[in-house]
Amino acid sequence: MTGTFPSPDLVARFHRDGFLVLPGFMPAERCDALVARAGELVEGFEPADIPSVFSTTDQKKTTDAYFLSSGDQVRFFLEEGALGPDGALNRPKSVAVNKIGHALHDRDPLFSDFSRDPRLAALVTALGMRDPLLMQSMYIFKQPRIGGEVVCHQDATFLYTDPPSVIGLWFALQDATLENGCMWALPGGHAAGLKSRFARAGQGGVRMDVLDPTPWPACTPENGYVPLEAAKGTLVVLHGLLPHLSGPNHSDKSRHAYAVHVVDGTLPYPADNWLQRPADNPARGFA
Ligand SMILES: O=C(O)CCC(=O)C(=O)O
Repeated sequence: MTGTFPSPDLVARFHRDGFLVLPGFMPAERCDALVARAGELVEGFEPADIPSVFSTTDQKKTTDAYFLSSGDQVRFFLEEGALGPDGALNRPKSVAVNKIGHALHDRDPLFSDFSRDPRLAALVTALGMRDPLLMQSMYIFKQPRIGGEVVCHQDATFLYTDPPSVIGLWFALQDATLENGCMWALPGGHAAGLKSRFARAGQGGVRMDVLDPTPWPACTPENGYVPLEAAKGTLVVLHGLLPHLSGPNHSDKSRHAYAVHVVDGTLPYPADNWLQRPADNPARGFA
């Protein structure tokens, strides 16, 4: 990348379309290093420790608690297709994990360095963020054959501020193609308002508040959606109101990706957002 980054043209494109696709942003070796590190983390993970595996009683409650307390942790979430009827894994754990969340960027030095690349700070600042806070990270596996779909959503549904400020920084660590479930997005769709808000409810539960019940148009090119095919090393930048999704992976190739979600720390962060950081380990910026 040469010249000022991001260029005024890129900034204008982001505001017009609600997303940017930047091929070759991360060198292949840095992507490979993250894939290898995620492999080590999965090696060290004990599936029986997570409540959705082998759990027989009060499963929903314990699963919610495992998820809701993951805001500053490194936790493992499984592909739905990886659990047999007895609740046990039906395949090796290396091809059973759906994602690792939600604080690799703070808990793991390699992920922290990757997430805090100075170009990212320059990018989100140029896109209008005044005090960027790295609120969430996810390592997404999209496993061969069983990689689940991600339904159409806006990131501000999950990481809400008023006004919405979240920006998604999504990195293809492996090639993301039509075959293995690349993302799709609705260009310009960020101009519509927020459709729903996912929040903590009482007694350790969660709720989805519907703000606009109109469903998303079906994901077809005729309806204006475009596939975001992304070669390894590509950075996809997503406006927090942009509708985006990804299909299931029916291919025999995995589609590893890493995503960091940044919010503007000058805005109040609601106490009922699902993702909370403990007072003694608050979200940090790029420094
Ligand atoms: O990787 C995917 O398939 C979806 C990721 C996503 O929706 C996000 O990072 O906001």
